[in-house]
Amino acid sequence: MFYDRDHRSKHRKIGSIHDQEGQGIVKKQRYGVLLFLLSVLWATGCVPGKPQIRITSQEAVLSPAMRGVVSVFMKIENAGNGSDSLIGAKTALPGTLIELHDMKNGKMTRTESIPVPAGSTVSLQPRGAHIMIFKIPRDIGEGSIFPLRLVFGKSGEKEVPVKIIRPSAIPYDHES
Ligand SMILES: [Cu+2]
Repeated sequence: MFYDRDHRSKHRKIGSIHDQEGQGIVKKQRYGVLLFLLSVLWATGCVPGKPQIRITSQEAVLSPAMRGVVSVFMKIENAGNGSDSLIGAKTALPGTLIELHDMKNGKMTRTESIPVPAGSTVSLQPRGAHIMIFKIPRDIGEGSIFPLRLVFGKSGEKEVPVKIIRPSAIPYDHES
């Protein structure tokens, strides 16, 4: 009887050691597969890195031709290792409309997103991509500062204060 119990428990122990070794090998294999997949993703540039967005030099320029319309310019810096894109903007100013614009073949067109690649700084500027706000209330004008919320595909929303300045001396023939 006693011998039997010992015998069984020894078997169990041996069995459990074997199981652990077996699991270890499976884990190592899974780890290897994961590393392989990661290296493939890395090679194809699909590694989900993180963007790191910073907004500077933001300003809103009153349209010289249209009342209650501003073009918003800024620098969008992405110091991270993942790409991002500006997909919209919001403001609490009542009744306003906001659009993202870009220049294509010398013509201004509405766009759904402005790419901000990893490790780059994108300038929203005259004759380039920019944000437009229409139907700005009459009591908001030159010198006013309003909060603008920028919506990024990956980084979410970033709010910056934007000051409205006079039409730039640099003609940016937005309306042409
Ligand atoms: Cu525009």
